[in-house]
Amino acid sequence: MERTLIIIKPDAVQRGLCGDILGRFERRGLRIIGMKFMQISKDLAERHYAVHEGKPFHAGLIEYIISSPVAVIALEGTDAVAAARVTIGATNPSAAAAGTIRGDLALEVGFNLVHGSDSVENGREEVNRFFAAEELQHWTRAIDRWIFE
Ligand code: IDP
Ligand code: MG
Repeated sequence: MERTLIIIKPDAVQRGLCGDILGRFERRGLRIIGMKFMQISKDLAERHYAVHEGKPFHAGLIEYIISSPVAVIALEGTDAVAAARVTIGATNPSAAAAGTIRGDLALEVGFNLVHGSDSVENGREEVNRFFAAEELQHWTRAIDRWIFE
């Protein structure tokens, strides 16, 4: 089954939105397989956002993501990557649809609350970057048979 990495970013943690954001993914039907509250190191931030190196917002992005603890969640499910991205909404919250996390709760691209992996391959890689194998649970929920066909 597909995996995706969700980061509840510093602004969401500071604003007390962890529960609301996590609840949206849970209600969507995605299964939590890993979860922790952590401070991202500069080194880990650089690796996670390596694809944005050289862009004008890169330095600010690194400062932002290490500026406070974050909640990191590994999710599993049918089309987990695309489903989570739809639930998150467009990168710039001012353009994000109502009903999405960013469309409901944010206004600016530099404070867009949440990260979600953008491809199946990156989902797998990012989960492995943030979680050791023993931090991930292989389990079946009682409700899985009512969510996964
Ligand atoms: P995504 O989070 O929707 O996948 P990306 O394009 O991968 O968006 O950008 C990663 C993160 O970098 C964004 O979520 C946002 O925090 C930040 N970012 C992207 N573009 C800008 C910008 O133009 N100004 C400030 N921050 C930006
Ligand atoms: Mg991205």
